[in-house]
Amino acid sequence: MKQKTYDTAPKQETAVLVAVSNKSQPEQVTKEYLLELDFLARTLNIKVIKHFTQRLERPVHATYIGSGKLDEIRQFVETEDVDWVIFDDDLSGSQVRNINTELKRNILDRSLLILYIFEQRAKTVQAKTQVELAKNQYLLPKLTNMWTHLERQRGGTGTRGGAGEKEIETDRRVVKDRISLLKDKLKEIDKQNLTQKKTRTGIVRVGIAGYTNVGKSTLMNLLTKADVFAEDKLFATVDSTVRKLVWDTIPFLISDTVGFIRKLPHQLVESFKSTLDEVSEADILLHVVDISHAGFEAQIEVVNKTLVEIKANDKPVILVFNKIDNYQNQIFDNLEIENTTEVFNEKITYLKNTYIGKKSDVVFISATERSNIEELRSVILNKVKERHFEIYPNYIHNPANDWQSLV
Ligand SMILES: Nc1nc2c(ncn2[C@@H]2O[C@H](COP(=O)(O)OP(=O)(O)OP(=O)(O)O)[C@@H](O)[C@H]2O)c(=O)[nH]1
Ligand SMILES: [Mg+2]
Repeated sequence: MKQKTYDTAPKQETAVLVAVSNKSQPEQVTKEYLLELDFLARTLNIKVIKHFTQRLERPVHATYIGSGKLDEIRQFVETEDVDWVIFDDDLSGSQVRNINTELKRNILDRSLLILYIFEQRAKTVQAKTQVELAKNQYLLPKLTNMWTHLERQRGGTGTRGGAGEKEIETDRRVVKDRISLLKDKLKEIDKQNLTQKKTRTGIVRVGIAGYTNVGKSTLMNLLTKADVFAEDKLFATVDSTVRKLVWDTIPFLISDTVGFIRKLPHQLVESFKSTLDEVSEADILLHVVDISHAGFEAQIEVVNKTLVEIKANDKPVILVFNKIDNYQNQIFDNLEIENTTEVFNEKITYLKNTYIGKKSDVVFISATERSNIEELRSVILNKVKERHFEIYPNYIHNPANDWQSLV
């Protein structure tokens, strides 16, 4: 029998991460951001082997970080034969070029990394078109030899690499043409979807929103028996799924959609507008939070800011703290605490009091353990009923007139 060889097995791509800290972004926060960037890289199957940070009040214009740090990174990437150097902040085209000249490695920033993940995850024609549009819009102002070169390497947008200004100009034109073509294509898709959407008017809509990887799709599947892809990777979902439910004779629609993240490239928010309509046009939002994540409060802030950006901040919200099982386990793991249940309950009460507000109900659940799901269902149903009777004050349910499946 022929011996199996692994000569052709693809090499595991590796990366180092780079970020700066300063007065407005203390080192601890930078470290947390890098952990998230690490997770993003892993989602693209890139193994991160070191994090570099530098304290810098202001980024260096030409190379983002200082020359000493750059030298330290160069030595490391040469010795360890690292493929990628990934920066937590956006870089300008000339910064990429200068850093590349120094390090002779592929350079990425957070936005492009997120765009690549979206590109990999997009399944529908609409999502694929939206990502391609966002990527082209992101790259256009940075179009230099370096970026086109990078794009060609990854089999990207099909722009040409070239030596002089002339070639860059041609590339710009090609990208601009592609952008307007993609915009037209999206308009066409939106038009087709409009007919489908029209049948939904007059029915209460609940939108599930939240940071990425908090359990939105898991919750959607639990509430609707839908079959939405859920995984412990960032951006498992990059499109939207809508299902109709009838609870206590009241029909309503519930949707699961793309998650948010810190510094979501605004081109993505822009081109995903129609996907995000499921959130911005919803009557009620389920804002799902991963309570077991150390940075969950900052994540709530990011989600709230993004909701403002897509004009979805003025709705009744049900704040769903998910993964209480994991949160509870973390407390149990801390052996120095004796009365763990008491500590857990105290923390929950504290959070409930902190987040309870005029516009939000607060529920603590575990979607995977199915804890407190009945409580969540009753909170959702109350809100849906309130809204439903605003729309139909004289509504009497007749099962014979149940809506046909609308989606
Ligand atoms: N421990 C625990 N894990 C959970 C819970 N709910 C979801 N998860 C896990 O969290 C991970 C992410 O879940 P998803 O449902 O894909 O999260 P999402 O918010 O839809 O993520 P994106 O689509 O990537 O934005 C999966 O591995 C789930 O199994 C929970 O209540 N407890
Ligand atoms: Mg999801």
